[in-house]
Amino acid sequence: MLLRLAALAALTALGLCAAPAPAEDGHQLWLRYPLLKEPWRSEYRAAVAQIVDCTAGAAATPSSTLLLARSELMRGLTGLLGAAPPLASEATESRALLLGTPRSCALLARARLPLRGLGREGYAIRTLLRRGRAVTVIAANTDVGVLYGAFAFLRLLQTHRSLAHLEISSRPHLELRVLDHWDNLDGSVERGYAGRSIWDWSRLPDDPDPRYREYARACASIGINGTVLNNVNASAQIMTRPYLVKVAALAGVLRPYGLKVYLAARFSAPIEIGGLTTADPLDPAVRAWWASKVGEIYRLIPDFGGFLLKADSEGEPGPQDYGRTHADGANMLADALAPHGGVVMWRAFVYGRLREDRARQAYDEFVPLDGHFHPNVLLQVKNGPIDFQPREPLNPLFGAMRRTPVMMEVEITKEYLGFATHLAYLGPMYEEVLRADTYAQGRGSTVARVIDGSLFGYRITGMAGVANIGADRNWTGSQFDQANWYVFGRLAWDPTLSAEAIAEEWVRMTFSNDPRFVAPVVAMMMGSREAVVDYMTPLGLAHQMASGTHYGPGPWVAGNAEPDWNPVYYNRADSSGIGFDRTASGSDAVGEYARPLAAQLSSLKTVPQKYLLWFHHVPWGERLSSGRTLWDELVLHYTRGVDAVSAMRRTWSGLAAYVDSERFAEVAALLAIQQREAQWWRDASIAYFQTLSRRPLPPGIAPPAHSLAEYEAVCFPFSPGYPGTSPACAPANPVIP
Ligand code: GCV
Repeated sequence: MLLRLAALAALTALGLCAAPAPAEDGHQLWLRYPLLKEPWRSEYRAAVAQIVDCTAGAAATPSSTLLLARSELMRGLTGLLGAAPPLASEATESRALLLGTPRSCALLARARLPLRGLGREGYAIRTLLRRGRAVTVIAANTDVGVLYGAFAFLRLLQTHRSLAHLEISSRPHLELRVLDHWDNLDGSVERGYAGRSIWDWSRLPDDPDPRYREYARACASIGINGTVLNNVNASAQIMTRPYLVKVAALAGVLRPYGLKVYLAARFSAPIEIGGLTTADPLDPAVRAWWASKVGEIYRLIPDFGGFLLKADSEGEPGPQDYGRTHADGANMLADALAPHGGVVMWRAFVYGRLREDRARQAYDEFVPLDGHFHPNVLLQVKNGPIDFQPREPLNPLFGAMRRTPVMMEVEITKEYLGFATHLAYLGPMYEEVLRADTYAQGRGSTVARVIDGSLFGYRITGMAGVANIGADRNWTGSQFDQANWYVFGRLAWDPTLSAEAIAEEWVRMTFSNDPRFVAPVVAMMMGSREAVVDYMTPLGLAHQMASGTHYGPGPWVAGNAEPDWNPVYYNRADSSGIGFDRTASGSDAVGEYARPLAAQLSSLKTVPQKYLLWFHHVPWGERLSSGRTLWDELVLHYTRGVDAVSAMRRTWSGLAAYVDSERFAEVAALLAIQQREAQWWRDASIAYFQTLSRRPLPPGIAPPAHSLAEYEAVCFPFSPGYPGTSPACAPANPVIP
């Protein structure tokens, strides 16, 4: 036995036999820094022969941010190379590495690097020649820029890039790159599928959880620079003194990583915790209350970011309660924050008092207010006009608000895309909307150019993602959902990056650089969101989920009090056809887009098939460009979605050799759930729509396994993240077939 073990060890050392990867639980995210294989290890060791501590003699003592940058570099290199390169005060070795700002590093001050274009957060990574020696520098104007540069440098090694002749300059395209936590003060997370909230209010301010630092480090590694700690369905309690003291302690932990703290404010807080009888934004007492509250916050947190507001939406209080406008409400808070440099992120997700089409409402309410907001207000607009559906066309507010900075809000948590159990990489979805053309200033007026401010010259820019982070060991409820946190950060830094390139980076860092693993996994990720669209809401359908929990299919649901809480409101399926007519003959929501786009979407001939039923009510027998009828096409899409999940499972099952057993097994188990639920979605949807289309299935296509009545009776009582009371299931109710 001993001989056998010795032989195995020798073979492993020679690289002739794949050692089983040590078990991992995903907690390290993409910052694992495992020992690199040859030839990479030797190549990088030669390239980074020494780290230069060039702070001696510099104008300032190193800040905690700069020290973090250096220790991250040491940590990364120690892991990746097996040992950290020696630290020296002078670049005595060829291929020395030095990092800092011209202020913190005397050598960099003398090097006169072109840093001016990098702004406050950008960085440069350059190979320079110094007295005949190659030196690698990571330089920035500020310490947080150096920290971002250190992570970017490590990423090169983590993903096996060459370190020769580096000439990298990078600066964020967007100013505010923010995670919105929908975390409640009781520790629950609305639409959260990764366990409880990571914020443990009971132990703050005295005992901040070490996870806060790990969280901030992960955010910094992808350039996220802000976090809204609490749910937009906000409790006013967060603004009380005891909570603000806790928030200040948290802000102190996050600050060195460049992460600013924001809070979701409750509009009626002056009444609930301020003892006033009104929250009218034009009332002098209300204005004075907010000014004083903001002053208190800034005394505790001098770099506080500002407020996020959900007002006059889904029952939340707002200025309309007092006959005032969104601009009145936002400006009142903006005026309180302005002297301290804070901003208001005012959400455009509003609907209610339904007229004809929910997809029109935000536009109708906000466009007349364009130009009425004060300079430190951003309008936070969801990517699509309804609500984070698996696929929506771009929100028409992008391109319509020329004088109000619009930031985009996307959902990272997968409320409508299979929670944490379904594998759906959201990079392609974010990319789709960022690259979508609003035509607001002619061709090329992409959403990316709206939100980066280049189209309309916005004063402030930003992007927010509803966080998918919780107290689970793996942070996001599944291994692959980490990729959605990652891709959000990378695209918020640079919306022109490709979702595929980001997926590849993430796979290499999170799992393996082995091309036999990277290629199939990236392909699987890139197709995964489309698979969900196919088995849940193909061809432009939306909001077909069960009410409230949003878990599982419910295309037949019609009994909710508000029309737009019912899937039938969105699918409009009847014996004549299916789809929502949003053309001029219907709600004319299409008229909210710029003309060439509106014309394209209005015509059955030119509307992209992926948006067909979003904009048109189409007869079941209509021939599509494929030559198939709408009904056949719909059924094939549902089926294609299930097949894609089967293919993902097959792909994954062949990859055990490249992943540690723990993460391999977890992904495999979740793919099995996804397959079962994809089948449920497909079968239940087809079973329902067939009662209306009364058409046979295309040849060779399997019928649903159960009757419509059985699908309608399915009850799923375990749904996480639901803010209401989960449905009570009768004992006779089947669970998922
Ligand atoms: C925070 C959807 C979700 C709600 C969420 C809301 C919002 O409607 O289902 O849980 O509330 O969006 O974005 O405000």
